[in-house]
Amino acid sequence: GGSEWTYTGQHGPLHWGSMFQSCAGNRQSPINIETLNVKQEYWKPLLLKNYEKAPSRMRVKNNGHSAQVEIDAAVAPRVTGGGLKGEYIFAQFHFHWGADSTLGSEHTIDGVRYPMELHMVHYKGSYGTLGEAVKRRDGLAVLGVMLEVSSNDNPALAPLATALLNVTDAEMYAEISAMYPLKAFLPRNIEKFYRYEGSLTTPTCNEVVTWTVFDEAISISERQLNNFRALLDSHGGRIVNNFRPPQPLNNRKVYVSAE
Ligand code: SG7
Ligand code: ZN
Repeated sequence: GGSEWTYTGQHGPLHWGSMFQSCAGNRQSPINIETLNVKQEYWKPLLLKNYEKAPSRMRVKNNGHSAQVEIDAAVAPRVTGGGLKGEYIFAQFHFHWGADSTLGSEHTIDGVRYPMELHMVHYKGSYGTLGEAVKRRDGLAVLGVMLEVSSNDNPALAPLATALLNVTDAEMYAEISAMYPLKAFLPRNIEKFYRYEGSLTTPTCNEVVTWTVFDEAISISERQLNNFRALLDSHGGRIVNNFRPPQPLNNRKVYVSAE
């Protein structure tokens, strides 16, 4: 359709601003985080509820731009504290990655790019649904996790990496055969994170996201990364380099949680 966007060419990130008004806004994501330019804040710890419980069901969707994981859980995982105002309910997580491991993350830290970035998307409970929350300034809280290459498979990513083989084409879904709690997809140290006010990193680029980017990365093997790189978009092209480049910081501050 006319609102189709891509990561390269005539409908790529440089053109999103003329296709979607919010993408030309002044609090866009991602950003380059300059660690010499962050302000320390002494927040209460980030509180993850039900993050240690294995969901009853997990499935992965190839949405044509990313691999997105949805869960069924008796009690929805939530995040609060850590300077967030209110409680945010887990909606889904997804990934951004490169064609090779020299690039792939959306946020960069002091200019360093990681081969992959995971986003845990949460919406503010008081807004009821994700659809309502994306219309509100403080609607979403996304937790960003960097991934770095290891020579070993990450066991928590293994059932997902296998399920990816069954969602090669856009709009396909597959069940994930073994459930890990969401906590297994986060770094051990969640105490040190960067925080700023930004946007969705894809069109329609709504400026509604309180971003939390953890300092510590988790691991993934090249073999596991290659399963993501084999996914196809709606035109049959490989989904790779599905990251938006860093956006101007403009009038914003970036904070770091005090350790
Ligand atoms: C992904 O990035 C999808 C989107 C997501 C978007 O391509 O997972 O999710 C859905 C439901 O389509 O948009 C509203 C939303 O979660 C942008 O999310 S991000 O800013 O965390 N990268
Ligand atoms: Zn994302």
